[in-house]
Formats: sequence, C-alpha cells, structure tokens
Amino acid sequence: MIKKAEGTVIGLIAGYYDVQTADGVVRTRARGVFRQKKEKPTVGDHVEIQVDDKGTSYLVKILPRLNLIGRPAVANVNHVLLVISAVQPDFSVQLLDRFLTFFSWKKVDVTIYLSKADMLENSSKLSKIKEELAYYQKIGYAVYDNSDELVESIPNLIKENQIWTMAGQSGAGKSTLLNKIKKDANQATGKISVVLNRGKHTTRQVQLFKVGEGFLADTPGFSSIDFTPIKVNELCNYFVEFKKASSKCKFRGCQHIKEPGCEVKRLLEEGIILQSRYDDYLSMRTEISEGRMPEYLK
Ligand SMILES: Nc1nc2c(ncn2[C@@H]2O[C@H](COP(=O)(O)OP(=O)(O)OP(=O)(O)O)[C@@H](O)[C@H]2O)c(=O)[nH]1
Ligand SMILES: [Mg+2]
Ligand SMILES: [Zn+2]
Repeated sequence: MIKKAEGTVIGLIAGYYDVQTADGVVRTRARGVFRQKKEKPTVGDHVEIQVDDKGTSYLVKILPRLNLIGRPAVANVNHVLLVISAVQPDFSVQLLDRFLTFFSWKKVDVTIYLSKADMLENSSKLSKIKEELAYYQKIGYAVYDNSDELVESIPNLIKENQIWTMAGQSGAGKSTLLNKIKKDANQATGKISVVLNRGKHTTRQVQLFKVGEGFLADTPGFSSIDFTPIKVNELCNYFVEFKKASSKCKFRGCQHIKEPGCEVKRLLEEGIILQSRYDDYLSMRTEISEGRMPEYLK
C-alpha cells in the first residue's frame, strides 16, 4: 500500500530531500518526472511525498510556491532576518539599502539584526551605526542590536508554518545567531579573513530549522543581489519612505529627481530623509540603467 503525506523540504543531502512532515523528518528521493519537467524541488518547498511497500520514500509533487528567493534559493519565504555586522565585515549603509530594496521588490518583510556590536563596545563608531539604524526603525523596520533580545523574541515572531530566512554577507554572523536560537543546531561558523575583512562562505547550503511554530533558514547569504530586472522607474516604489511621501509629490509617477513640487526632495532638504538613502537610490538607478552590477559586488 502506498502512503501519502505532505511536508516541507528542510534540506538537501547528497541528492536526497529531507522533508519535515507531521510525523517527523522523512528522507526522500525526487521522482524522475521533475527532471523531465525541468522543475527542481527547493528547500522551503511544500511537497507531497509517497512511501511505497518497501518503505522507500519519494517526493512526488511540489505544491504552488509563494516565491523563490536568493542563490541558492529558498522557496516560500515569508520574512527575512537580515544580519548586518558592525565590524568584520564593516557596517555599510549602502549594503543595507541594497538588501532592503531587493527584498522590498520581492515583497518580503525584513527584520534587521546588527551583529558584533560587542566588538565596538561603546565607541563613537557604534553610536553612529545605531543612529543610522534608528532611521530604519523610524521608516518601519524592526531593528535588533542585541542577540539576547532577538533570541528571546524570535519563537513568537515566526508564526505557524512561516518560513523565515537569514540573509547577509558571509561572516556577518548568521550561523552564530542560528546556533544561539537553536541550541542543538551545531552549524559551523567561520573565521574572518583579516586581510580581506570578509567571511569565507562557511555555510554552503540552505537548511531549515524548526523555530517556534515555523522555520528559520540558515543560508550562505545572498551575496550577489541583482537589481537589474527592476524597471528603473519602479525603483522608487521599493524605498518605503519615498513611496509613502510620493502621494504628496505634485506629479504622479514622480521619480524624485528634478520634478517640481517633489515631496521626497523636500523631505531630503529638511533632513527628514537620510542623504545616504537618496544617494543609494541614485546609484541603484544608474546600475539598473546600465544593466549591470558594480564590479566590486561581483
Ligand atoms: N564578537 C562577536 N563575534 C561574532 C558575532 N557574530 C558572529 N561572530 C563571529 O564572526 C565569525 C563569522 O560568523 P558566522 O556565524 O560563521 O557568519 P555567517 O554569516 O554564518 O557566514 P557564512 O556562513 O560564511 O555566510 C565567527 O568567527 C563568529 O564567531 C557577534 O555578535 N559578536
Ligand atoms: Mg554561516
Ligand atoms: Zn517626488
């Protein structure tokens, strides 16, 4: 007799798909039909599995996806936990804006976590970072700079069957945070290359961990974000505070460049919109018009 079940793909191990079902984790093989259809089950996919008489388990069907985000991809992402480090690698507002714009385009909400604040202690560098992050909080993002607070809150933040995924540069501290959230996760964590001030992609694969009533994915970090598919005149919609202000711009479809009666420019001049946000908006526009990512990000 063939038994059927539904579940969520939590990991990929040597060609096998581990599927979390109501009765536990089942290791399955994908049916050849996926290869013919050029479909590939992905971590985060909600799937149907079958167990045959001999006890062999197969992944037979991928249920419709909400989205597919990142490289390597995670499917059905409800929320991103963006880990951005104070140092090693150095905090960068440009990088933060890139991530936020990208996920806003993908229609996925973001919570920001500042890691390694302990490495700067009470320095002026840390105060400056916190000041900048306060702006992001003001425009609507949840921001944490203390891992204890985040570790305590996160099981309640991840709602039933939601999939949250970590994002952030290699070495930012995603796996370190995951190990604090899931004491038994044992994810390997890396060393920072002193010369490059960069991590070395310690995490190689996407894996989901049960947290609260849902899942949290550790990932290798979405390091290359490609905006070029975004239409240049739609970019302003993905800067949340620009979008909000734009209803007061004189012209519909205002790009907030040189148009008269532009509310975004007014707020910028008043110091309410952060200059670095506006500068990043302009540089992303250039990047999209030129159709390529800047060399340093490749
Ligand atoms: N002092 C301090 N060190 C941290 C913190 N978070 C991470 N680290 C260190 O930073 C290094 C990199 O951390 P990982 O957790 O491996 O970084 P990652 O984001 O998972 O990196 P990839 O897997 O390469 O994408 C490790 O040596 C950690 O111990 C923190 O909050 N404070
Ligand atoms: Mg990692
Ligand atoms: Zn405008």
